[in-house]
Amino acid sequence: MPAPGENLRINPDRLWNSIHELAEIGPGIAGGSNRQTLTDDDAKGRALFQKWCEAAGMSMGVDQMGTMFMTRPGTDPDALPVYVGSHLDTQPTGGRYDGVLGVLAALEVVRSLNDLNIQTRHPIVVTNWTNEEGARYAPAMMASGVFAGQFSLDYAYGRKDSDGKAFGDELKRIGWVGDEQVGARKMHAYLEYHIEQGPILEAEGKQIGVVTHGQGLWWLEFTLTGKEAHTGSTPMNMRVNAGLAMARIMEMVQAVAMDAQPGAVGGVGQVKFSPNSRNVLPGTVVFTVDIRSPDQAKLDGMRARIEAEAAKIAAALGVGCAVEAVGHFDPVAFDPTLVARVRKAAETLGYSHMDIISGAGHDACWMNRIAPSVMIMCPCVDGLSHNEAENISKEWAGAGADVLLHAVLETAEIVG
Ligand code: HGY
Ligand code: MN
Ligand code: MN
Repeated sequence: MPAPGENLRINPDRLWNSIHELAEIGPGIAGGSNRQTLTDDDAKGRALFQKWCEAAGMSMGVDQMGTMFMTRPGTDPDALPVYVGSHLDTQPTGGRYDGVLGVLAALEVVRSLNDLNIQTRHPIVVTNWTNEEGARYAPAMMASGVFAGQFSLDYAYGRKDSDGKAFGDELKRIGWVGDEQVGARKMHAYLEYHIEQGPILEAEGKQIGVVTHGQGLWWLEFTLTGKEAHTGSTPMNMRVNAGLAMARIMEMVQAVAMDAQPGAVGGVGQVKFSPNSRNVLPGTVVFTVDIRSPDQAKLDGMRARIEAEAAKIAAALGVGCAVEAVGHFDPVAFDPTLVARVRKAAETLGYSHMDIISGAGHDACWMNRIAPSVMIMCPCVDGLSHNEAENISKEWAGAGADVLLHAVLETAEIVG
């Protein structure tokens, strides 16, 4: 089987232009993106992506979670496809590149194969997973999780956003309920290209991250029950203060994560006070603790300690405390053969590279449970992501897409 030569490259200008054309749909307020899952902007972005893929000769399949599968046929109809994808949904104050780079780089791989008239034995399927971010609907990596058998379709359809709108209803409203059974598709392999979302590659001066592992994650949703009371006339010794309990728990989460160094993180990104009135002590406080580590024992140890200490903190203040895991996956080790293929592609292309562990969660983390999977990363400026100022260079974007092209060709097998 012929191997891709070092001159085989994608078209970085076309990739860059597509990224920024898509960014015009669901723009943020500070130059980034706000294209949250199942919104009208998500629907518009999907339609543009579909148009581009069909113009590149691909045919579309959609499953019951709305995930888009765009197929470029291979020469062997019996060969399982090579899936290459990521996500087009964004955080409410997201960047232009998180997820989008991987989906559009996969499209660019197909566009480049078309330009070069290269055929592969295995079909190639460019994939846009629904609701990777988990911002509007928890958990994150939801559609890929249903596909990998981690969540039922009913569970996913029943998840509600902060306005009480159910996932299934919103998916139907935007017209993206597909007819394919989720998870029925079988994969030869899965590859995902993504910005690092951390500072390591830029600090080390490396163009390519060869992702060997992904850290595991728990999202622990705490519901603290205090007593609504006047913030002015209620004496301090008569308060049942759920807000104070939350503050002490957040401080404890920080301490637990610091005790677990190196290689652990913990924090809180979302808090909801009720009734959320300036002069009413909260009756209910709901917040999600996000803890992560590549080390399974550390990850589970942090969870156990946080839950035990949170119960004590709440009890000492007379505050009710309930906790529900609303997101979880264990640390991931990607497929060694594919990892070696990514590393070899970077070497063939002359790009500086290093092995790296993914700090963020990705759809590849679920795909890795059902098919050989791997990720490729590019640096991002100051390691910043989930921020509208998220930024990468066109050169970084193109280098990773070149590596993706070569890794996909080695996996899908060039014919002729
Ligand atoms: O939470 C994550 O790591 C991903 O950005 N959804
Ligand atoms: Mn992402
Ligand atoms: Mn993200």
